[in-house]
Amino acid sequence: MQTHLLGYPRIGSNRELKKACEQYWSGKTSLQELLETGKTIRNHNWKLQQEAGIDLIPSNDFSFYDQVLDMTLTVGAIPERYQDVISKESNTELDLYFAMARGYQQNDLDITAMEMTKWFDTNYHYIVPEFQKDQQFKLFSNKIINGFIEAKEAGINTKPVIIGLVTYLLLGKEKENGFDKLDLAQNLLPVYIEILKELENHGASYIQFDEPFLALDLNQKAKEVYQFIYGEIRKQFPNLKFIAATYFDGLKDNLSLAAALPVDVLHIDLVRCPEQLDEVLNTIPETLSLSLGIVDGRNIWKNDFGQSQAFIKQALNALGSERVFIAPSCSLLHSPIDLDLEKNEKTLSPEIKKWMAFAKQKVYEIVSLKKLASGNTDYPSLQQAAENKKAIDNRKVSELIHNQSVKDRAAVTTEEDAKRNSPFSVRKETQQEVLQLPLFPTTTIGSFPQTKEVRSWRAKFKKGELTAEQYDDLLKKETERTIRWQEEIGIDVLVHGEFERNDMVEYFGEQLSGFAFTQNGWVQSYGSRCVKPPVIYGDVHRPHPMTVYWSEYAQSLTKKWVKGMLTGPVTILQWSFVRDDQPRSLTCRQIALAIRDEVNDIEKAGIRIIQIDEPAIREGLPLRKAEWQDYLEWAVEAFRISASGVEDATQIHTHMCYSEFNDIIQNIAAMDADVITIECSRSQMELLNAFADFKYPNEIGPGVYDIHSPRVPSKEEMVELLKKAQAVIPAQQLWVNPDCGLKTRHWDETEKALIAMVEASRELAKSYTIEKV
Ligand code: 39S
Ligand code: ZN
Repeated sequence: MQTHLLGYPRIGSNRELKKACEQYWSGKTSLQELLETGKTIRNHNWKLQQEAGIDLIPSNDFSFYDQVLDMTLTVGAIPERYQDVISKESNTELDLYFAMARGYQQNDLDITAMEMTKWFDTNYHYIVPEFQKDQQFKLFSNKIINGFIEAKEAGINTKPVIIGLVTYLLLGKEKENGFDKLDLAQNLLPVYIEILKELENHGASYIQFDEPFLALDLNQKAKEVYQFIYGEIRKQFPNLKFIAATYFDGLKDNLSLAAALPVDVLHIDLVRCPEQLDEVLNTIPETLSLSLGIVDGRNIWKNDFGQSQAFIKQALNALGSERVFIAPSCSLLHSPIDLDLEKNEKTLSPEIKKWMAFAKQKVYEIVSLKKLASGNTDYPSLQQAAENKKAIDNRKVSELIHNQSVKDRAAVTTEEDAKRNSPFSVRKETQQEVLQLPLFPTTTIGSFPQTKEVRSWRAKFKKGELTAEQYDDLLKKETERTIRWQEEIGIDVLVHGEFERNDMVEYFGEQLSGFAFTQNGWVQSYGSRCVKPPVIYGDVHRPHPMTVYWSEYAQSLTKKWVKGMLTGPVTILQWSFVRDDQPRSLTCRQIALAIRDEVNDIEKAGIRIIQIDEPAIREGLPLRKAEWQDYLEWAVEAFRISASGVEDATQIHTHMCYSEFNDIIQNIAAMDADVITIECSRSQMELLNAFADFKYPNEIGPGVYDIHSPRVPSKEEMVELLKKAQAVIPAQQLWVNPDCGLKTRHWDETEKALIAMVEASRELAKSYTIEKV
């Protein structure tokens, strides 16, 4: 029996990589220093696993930005527009790499970044490979080989982790018509072979190919490409040992395909799909070993050793110890790093902390599981087993978790609670009477720039260097300034700016019962950006109003409407670590009821427009289409529960980003928000077609400029986009707003862009009235 990891977090236990990258980008440190930080983190991670006793330690799980972008650079799939970055003598490989990730605005060049999208159903974002019809590949970067050599010099023969060829192609996007990305497999194969030759020459014995697509719906062609590619690789390398790693779902209908691939080890995710074990054991041929993904790589709960031992025993009985591997379910990239760093007992009580394990703790769990299963039990692992049992048993019965009144309330929630009083057509008239908004009303998505200053006030307040009163005062001044400025430039529906919030999910988690939160539980979201997901451990309710204070304050400053701003139940669920002792749907309903209480209180405080953000509703979709309907039903219902406690005259907005809307437009309509704002500008309003084709009945604010870039759009561009929108959506239904919140932007670009946006709306309104006359 052997232990291994699919990957370990690479940001460093105190976000060293984030800090080093941002310093390098701002020109404050040298390339040498950045490279040094990377090397230190890699060596630290290898040593940690070696000391714990992991048998197969991964390399190439490190990345300065994203592992998919690493692969793109490795195989030389560099889009044409970066040619000028390559030709500039002083640019290094890493400069090219960061230009692809973040865009390049220097030396009179203005080159856009590559697109970014969600990694399966996680909150991690990868950089999307771009493919041309005649795409050529060549070995461009030696990162994989260099990493292997570096580890070897540190005394470790690692298992290089490589994104499998088929998965790599499926992650990419065809940039022109007339071909299928899978057609590129033949072209790409020689580069993979070259990499494997080098690794073999340097003494590698195990290679891990990540093939998560084997656990997703595949068409016939993809299946054939899988067979072909792995057949070719096997022919060339009879002696290398290949691990095909699947995760995030079960093999299901792809089991016979996966079991027949000529690889040596198949890794399966037994956390997401425990029920697949029986069938997998019955199906795999004698030549194939099985890697059991039993420790949850996507959550922070301690492993249930009792249950895992049962899985291991079953596999040992069927296969024998030579053919069994044990591992976390997926890469630990999605776990925070070290629970030992959590010292604040107020926000994470010792009782709850005992139920949890972060990446480092999970490494030790894997090692203990092997020792226990082999009967080779030393004192520490026996002790760990006893502690594990105590924690698992305690968590099942702890009073912290259960709140009968919350359970009762969720149980009696009915369809009626998920319905507004009147249909949209009636509400629209009532709302117009009260709100008196102009044609093409302007608004923003909610947040204004979270400057270094604002963040530093919060840091000082947390350290006790500012009193609550001083902190509150500073936030009030910033809020007032923002309200005044929006009035001045003529925005119709104002927002307070959200300066009091650290993050749109963490902020709510900190105030809801049933949530714990960490000081240092950072997880990479994209590049150097991290999030600190709160932990839902018990029944959720809202002990006190959460946002009323700031909304009420902002509304008191102005005669214009101020929008109340909330994060929706599905997004809070999706971006938190969720309890695994009840269905997600039930936890989501509890959150929905808590948000409903908040919505109702904001209304009582005199706010007539309330936005409930649901940017994560689409990424929460199950990976297999067969399971979509069930999810969409409870997710849409949860949103409606949160939104339906208000009067007809109160206008409910929602916001979504990163979404393909075509395949779920019906469900978006079923959410029945009075207004939806969506990200649209990067697709030049193409996303709107889904709404137009469906004849989406409620109001829509298609984003008129991309907030992910510092670029300031002109009024004319935005008028053009709005005219495109107006061509497919009736004018009375249209709002004017940016793509997304403005928290990552600076004030100077925000000011210029919003002034131009208001002018664009006015110009459109004028030309529309003239046409009518
Ligand atoms: N998921 C979540 N949860 N939230 C989101 O907004 C998104 N948006 C999408 C999808 N998923 C999401 C992803 N986009 C950041 C920005 C956009 C993202 C994701 C993350 C981001 O900026 N993250 C910040 C970062 O990595 C951290 C934000 C945060 O929690 O830098 N900030 C804290 C705060 O404002 C403080 C964090 C901090 O580093 O209070 N404080 C310093 C420290 O502790 C001190 C700062 C100082 O002294 O000035 O060392
Ligand atoms: Zn957004």
